[in-house]
Amino acid sequence: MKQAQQRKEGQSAVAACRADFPALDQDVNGHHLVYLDSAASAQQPSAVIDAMAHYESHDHANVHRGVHTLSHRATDAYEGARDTLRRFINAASTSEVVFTSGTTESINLVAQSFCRPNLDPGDKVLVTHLEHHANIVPWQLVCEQTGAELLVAPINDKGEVELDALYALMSDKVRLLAIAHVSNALGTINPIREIIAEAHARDIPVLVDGAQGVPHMSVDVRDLDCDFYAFSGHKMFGPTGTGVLYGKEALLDAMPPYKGGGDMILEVSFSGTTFNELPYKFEAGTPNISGVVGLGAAAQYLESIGMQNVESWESELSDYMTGRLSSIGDMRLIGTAAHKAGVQSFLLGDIHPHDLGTILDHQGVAIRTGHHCAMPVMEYFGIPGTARASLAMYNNFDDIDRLVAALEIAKEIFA
Ligand code: 7TS
Repeated sequence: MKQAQQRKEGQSAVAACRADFPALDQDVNGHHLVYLDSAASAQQPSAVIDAMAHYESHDHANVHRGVHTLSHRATDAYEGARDTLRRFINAASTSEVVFTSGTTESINLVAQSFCRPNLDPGDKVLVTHLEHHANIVPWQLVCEQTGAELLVAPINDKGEVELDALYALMSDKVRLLAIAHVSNALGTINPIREIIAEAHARDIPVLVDGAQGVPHMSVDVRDLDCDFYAFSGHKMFGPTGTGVLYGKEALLDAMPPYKGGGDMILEVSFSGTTFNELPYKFEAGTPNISGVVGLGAAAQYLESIGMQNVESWESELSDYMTGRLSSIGDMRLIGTAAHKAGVQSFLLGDIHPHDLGTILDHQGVAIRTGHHCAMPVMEYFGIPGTARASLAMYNNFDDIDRLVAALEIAKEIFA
């Protein structure tokens, strides 16, 4: 009883967070905005916007190089955010938290710095059929560069990775498994803890694409025991152009730099260059300082709400959304995994997803349509694209009712 009561209280605290997001409080096309496109990019709370404005208005200077007060303040803000992110994902050390421009850059970094020097012809990189293009193309590039081969583990009609087939592909030639925590197109939550253990039992390191994981559930990289975990700031209520690559220190330490420039070196001469220590070795040039300050504020904001609360609230919303959508006639849900996050792809009758998206926008309901940068998923289901509603902690039951009402209107228009 007590637990249920605590859960309810936690959930109402999450629901109340909506008021912290100024962008949600507006009318779009004459209707109050219903934002169901957080998988593409989430809105930012005032805490994030204010932290960046404060930094830009008072503390801005370049980091790691000045003797003057503002440069010290900027460095403290930037490194303070790194420690917040370390705590947020429970990394062992700030050396393991590399700031990048987002998931895409984090994955490319691993492809070029970890894989490229270690791949020989005949070696394999293993991915799954449900990956976002950001977790496919960097591996295709590095395979082309090295003569290695990309292996793809299959999915089933619910949009789940076929685990037996995945494990059967884990041969001694596989040098890395790269897998999504949560599919952006299907909503599937992969059992990555179990998958990582299976890969490690065969000495295969694992990169987790956590772009859709971190904003919706608590992520403990030490508990998962992943080797790399990549995520983006703008999907976790922070600014665009920010992200993190978590990597185990021993692995990052052994990797060559990915980009050359200022700040990633200790000493440069024309006879040779000594690289800086972790994590600076991977952060060449002046970074996105105010963005990182915002990212730190976003992680703190999520900590204040509690990821367990976020997870349990979104789980209720997600069940409600699936139930309501399935009750609409002619509805085809794409992505019906047993373990799912608050992302639902669908097709309604033979209405083109773009038309559906436009009609919904006229009613103030924002969803995404298209292939969601997961064309292999669309190919698997034999469709060019879907309409997709994606939830975040600031959504509520009313948003879902508005979505369903808007879809009913679309149906009438096309009847
Ligand atoms: N991986 C996954 C699972 C994603 O969902 C995305 C972005 C990325 C990687 C790339 O992230 P970025 O921040 O580097 O661009 N997903 C989406 C989406 O679902 N709609 O727009 C972007």
